[in-house]
Amino acid sequence: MGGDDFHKGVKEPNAKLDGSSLRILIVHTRWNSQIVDPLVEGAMTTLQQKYNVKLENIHVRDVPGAFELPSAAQRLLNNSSITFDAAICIGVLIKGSTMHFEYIADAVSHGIMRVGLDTGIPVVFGVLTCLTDEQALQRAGVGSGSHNHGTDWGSAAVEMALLKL
Ligand code: DLZ
Repeated sequence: MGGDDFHKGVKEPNAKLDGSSLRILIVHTRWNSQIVDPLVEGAMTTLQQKYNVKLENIHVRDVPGAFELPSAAQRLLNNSSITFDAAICIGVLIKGSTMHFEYIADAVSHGIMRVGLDTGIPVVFGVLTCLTDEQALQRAGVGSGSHNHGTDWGSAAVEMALLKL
């Protein structure tokens, strides 16, 4: 491990994935929108440009904060006239000086996992849990040498939507 050829992050899947028939739900927070908006943009660009997901098949809804993501995703997946193939929950939690971060991060990560298992629809965990604003900006692709994790979440949604034996 390590060295010049060490590839950090997710390796490309072997198969070429075609997302042209997929319907994807994106639920994102308005908290930390300066960081969340580029992440949503990164996910949407990847869905369309890399996997040919049609813009009209990407449905985007926003909620106040990360704590609202699991319940909103569950309601939208269960009560929509659209049958979604995957969802992506996007938010950013930045650690403050109280225990708030720990409680919300724990609740949201478990909540998002539960929505995926309960609905049977893959729900991608697109929530950054960062110690500083700088860390969050780096992971949203803002600034030189940074990487937009939203692009990985778009890929994960397509791969999971198409997962079969
Ligand atoms: C209250 C709160 C705090 C302190 N920090 C964040 C945060 O960093 N990121 C985020 O998405 N939301 C935060 N919130 C709001 C909560 O997620 C939630 O919206 C409120 O507690 C209302 O339920």
